[in-house]
Amino acid sequence: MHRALELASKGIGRTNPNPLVGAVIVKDDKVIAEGYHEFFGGPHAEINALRNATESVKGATMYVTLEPCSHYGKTPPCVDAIIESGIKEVVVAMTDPNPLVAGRGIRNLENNEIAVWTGLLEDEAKELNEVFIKYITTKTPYVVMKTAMTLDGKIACKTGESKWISNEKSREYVHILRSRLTGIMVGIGTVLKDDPSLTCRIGEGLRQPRRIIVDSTLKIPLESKVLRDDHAGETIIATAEGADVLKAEKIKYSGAKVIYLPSKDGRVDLNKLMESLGEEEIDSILLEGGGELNYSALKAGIVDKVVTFIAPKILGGKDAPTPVEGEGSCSMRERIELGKIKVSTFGDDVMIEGEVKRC
Ligand code: AOF
Ligand code: ZN
Repeated sequence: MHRALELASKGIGRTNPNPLVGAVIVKDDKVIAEGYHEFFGGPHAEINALRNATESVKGATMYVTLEPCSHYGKTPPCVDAIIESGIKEVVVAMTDPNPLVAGRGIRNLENNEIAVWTGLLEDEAKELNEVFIKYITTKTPYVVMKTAMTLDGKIACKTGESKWISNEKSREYVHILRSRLTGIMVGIGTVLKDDPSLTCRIGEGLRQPRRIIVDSTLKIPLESKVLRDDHAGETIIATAEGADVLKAEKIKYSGAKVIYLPSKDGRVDLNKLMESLGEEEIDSILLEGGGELNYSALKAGIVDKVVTFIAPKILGGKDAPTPVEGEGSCSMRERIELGKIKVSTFGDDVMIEGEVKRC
């Protein structure tokens, strides 16, 4: 199963919004086949493994990271192929949260005299497919909020200068994150201040994230990089109902999409935005702030994971911007808490990540 998980992870950034799945077939204590889901719309992991078998799979055991599917989707059910192949035992890491499958795959195998064992390395499998689990069950994207700050909690100097807070290794890892997640989201404040291009700049031929700008009153300058760069991912401007229609037409003329959403206190309703982005098949988002949007996103309950880089630098200044601003909490009871904490280092920078606890 460890090997099956390793195979599954080879599909990272290529299978969204479908899951990462790996499969290994073992006979007489020997691996006779391996396969994984390589790209969206391609054959499922189980089918690739069956096709790659170096000898007959009759009587063999399949280790697969996700319950085999039982439905007709873009491809026929994997359980049918497994039953037909003569495999006698299937070991599954996690059941499929897809309501179209949800246990039917396992029952189907068992009804055909195939022994099924479930739960081997289940936590690892769930972690690998955190995006898929959220998206297939809620139809809204998995949101990762990423920030980079100094040891004293600033994301820039009081003048706004911010190049660079985190080191090169940390920034390179952020580009890996951008290639793994389908969308990247910032607030209009960040566009006005930094004019970012929001592209993924590692390696050749990598998928570019779709760029989402939250801009309630359509303040975005038409010459912004996100509206001009043709080689990057699609740009979506999320604005509030009632925003300037003429400006919206000009933005659309540049090739970007404009989505109108209900607003709360003049600001785009972020929960509604997540529903709309889910309909656009955006299964995951890297939220790169700034402080106002980060606070609103945390308060709206749309953030699933927080990734924070802490650089051993000190800037000081009560007016220097911080990762999460907005109105702020009045008491500790209002805090947002993280769990499943992981700490790693990138050179001298420390990265802390954790899942937002839902109370
Ligand atoms: C995958 N790859 O290796 C496995 C999947 O749209 P379809 O027909 O490709 O089906 C997607 C569903 O199939 C997916 O939501 C999951 O429930 C199941 N298993 N999907 O893309 C795979 N094993
Ligand atoms: Zn399948």
